[in-house]
Amino acid sequence: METERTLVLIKPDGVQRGLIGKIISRFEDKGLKIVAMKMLHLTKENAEEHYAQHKGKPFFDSLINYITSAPIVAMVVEGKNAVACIRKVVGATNPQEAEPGTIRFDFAMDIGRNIIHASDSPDTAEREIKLFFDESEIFDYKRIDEEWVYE
Ligand code: D4T
Repeated sequence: METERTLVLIKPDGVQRGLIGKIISRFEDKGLKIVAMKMLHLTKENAEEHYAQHKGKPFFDSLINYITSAPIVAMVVEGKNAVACIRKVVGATNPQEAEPGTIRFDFAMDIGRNIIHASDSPDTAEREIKLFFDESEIFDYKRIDEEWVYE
């Protein structure tokens, strides 16, 4: 089994709209395991580092304002092929293009308010997890239902 870890952020709109529980439930219901979690309020510097690849794009400033506008919830989620699996659970970046049943289709309307972030590749996940968590904040434990989730 290819066990992977990925970074998920519940963005300010997800927190403000009271969707933390519902979003976490989607991952837990699927059989994915939360191995780290915290609430934090990103500084401009943190946000610019996280979104460094978008510096210079027209939406960059509004993206930084949005992501720093209120607290977020950061978590590390683990499971078989977790990176691709979670991108599917999350849906397309633009909620207008996301499939029904995905988090972004079911809970969001606008690309600039798309409520959640998930790493887009295993390499990105490794880089992003390090931005948000020390190794000592990530837990290695067995969930009691693992033998019923995985063959
Ligand atoms: P994040 O990183 O927020 O999970 O989104 P994605 O990985 O799905 O998408 P992304 O990096 O391409 O975009 C980052 C972030 O910028 C916002 N955005 C993006 C925007 O407001 N307008 C745009 O035209 C694009 C492309 C939404 C997500």
